[in-house]
Amino acid sequence: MTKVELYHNDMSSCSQKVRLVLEEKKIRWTGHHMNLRKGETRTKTYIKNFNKNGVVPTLVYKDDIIIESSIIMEYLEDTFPQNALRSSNPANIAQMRLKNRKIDDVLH
Ligand SMILES: N[C@@H](CCC(=O)N[C@@H](CS)C(=O)NCC(=O)O)C(=O)O
Repeated sequence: MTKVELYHNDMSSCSQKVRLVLEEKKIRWTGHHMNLRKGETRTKTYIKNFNKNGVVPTLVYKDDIIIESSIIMEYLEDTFPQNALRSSNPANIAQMRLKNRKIDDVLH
């Protein structure tokens, strides 16, 4: 079975968002812990191959390399339907996206 791989950091709230979705959906994953203080997300290799912004999280599954925590969360929901976390109601989905946008644009 193809592995889900997550480039992340234990203190990163963006990584935590993704880890919570992986846990709730019972998706098995392999972690690559990135030391932010040592600049491990700023290497040429990581920026070129995984995350052009030089940050965590980055999710790799099959040929897909997905960045941006809120987008990764929705990618996981679309790719792994078990233990659904997203409402089927379009208005509720819109509210969820507004909340995620606030976290991304304002809080973070
Ligand atoms: N909008 C991005 C933000 C990612 C981000 O800023 N990640 C931080 C940790 S929470 C990071 O990797 N910082 C490393 C650095 O700036 O060197 C997302 O939601 O994924």
